[in-house]
Amino acid sequence: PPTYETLLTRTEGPVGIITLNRPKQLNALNDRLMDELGAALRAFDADDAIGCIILTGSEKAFAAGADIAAMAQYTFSDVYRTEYITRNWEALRHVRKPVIAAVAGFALGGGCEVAMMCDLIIAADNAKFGQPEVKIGVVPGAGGTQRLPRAIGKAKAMDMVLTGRMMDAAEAERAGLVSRVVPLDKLMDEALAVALSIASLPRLAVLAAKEAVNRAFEGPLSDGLMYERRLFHAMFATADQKEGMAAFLEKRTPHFQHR
Ligand code: CO8
Repeated sequence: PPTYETLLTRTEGPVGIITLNRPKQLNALNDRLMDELGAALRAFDADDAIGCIILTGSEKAFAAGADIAAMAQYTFSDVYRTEYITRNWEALRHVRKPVIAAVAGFALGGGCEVAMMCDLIIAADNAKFGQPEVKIGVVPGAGGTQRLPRAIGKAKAMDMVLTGRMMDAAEAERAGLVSRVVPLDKLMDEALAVALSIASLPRLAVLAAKEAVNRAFEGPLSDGLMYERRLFHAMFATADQKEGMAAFLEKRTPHFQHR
């Protein structure tokens, strides 16, 4: 397996696990890390043995944002010319398998944005989310002003983006930003259980389900409904649809081939 400077990767059966690993900087996101994250995601996405991916950090920080030390001296022309930092932040958007963010500690700025690019967020009870960019003279740059209102509504999103305050795990769950909150020492067990259950399901149906839900965030409802219906129809071309429905009717366990 490839080795990376800023992250660790491993597998647990059909689950690929990526751990952000710049502990001294609280996993601050720099170009190197985002390049490596893209490579690790693409590798798991392309691996037929993997059915779900977990992205996590440390107990103290999922990621405390873009690397301020790297950014501080940049000029407008530096960041505009190089499309900083979105140049290599888009990898997550192109991953077709489900990605679970397992978040403990700080998920701030770009860290919160990366978590929101994942398909679902499972938070430890010590998680803290925020978009503090305004406090350092910028605004969120990797989707914070767009995905946060879609996730938690305008009122809460404005509160977060305009004040830069942090939201704890309980508030994040009430607001709908995270799917589940669990005690810190259970975070990886819970994320792994969810990932294993997803990985055991018919792969094509899982890919299509992710695509369809993502469609809900783009374009008008009528297009989304049509897109969903066509994907539903398309599933009838798969072997796993035949097997899944036959097994149900025969009251037996299905044997999926992910075909
Ligand atoms: N960048 C660089 N280094 C960081 C960052 C960061 N974002 N966050 C923490 N660190 C470093 C600290 O500098 C410190 O280093 P050192 O030990 O060398 O002094 C080390 O990590 C530990 O941090 P603290 O001592 O500050 O730890 P505390 O527990 O006291 O505080 C906090 C933790 C509250 C998380 C605090 O570190 C903090 O406020 N960090 C900055 C949070 C922040 O502002 N994040 C937003 C950054 S801007 C951003 O993400 C923009 C994204 C836009 C994407 C653009 C796409 C186009």
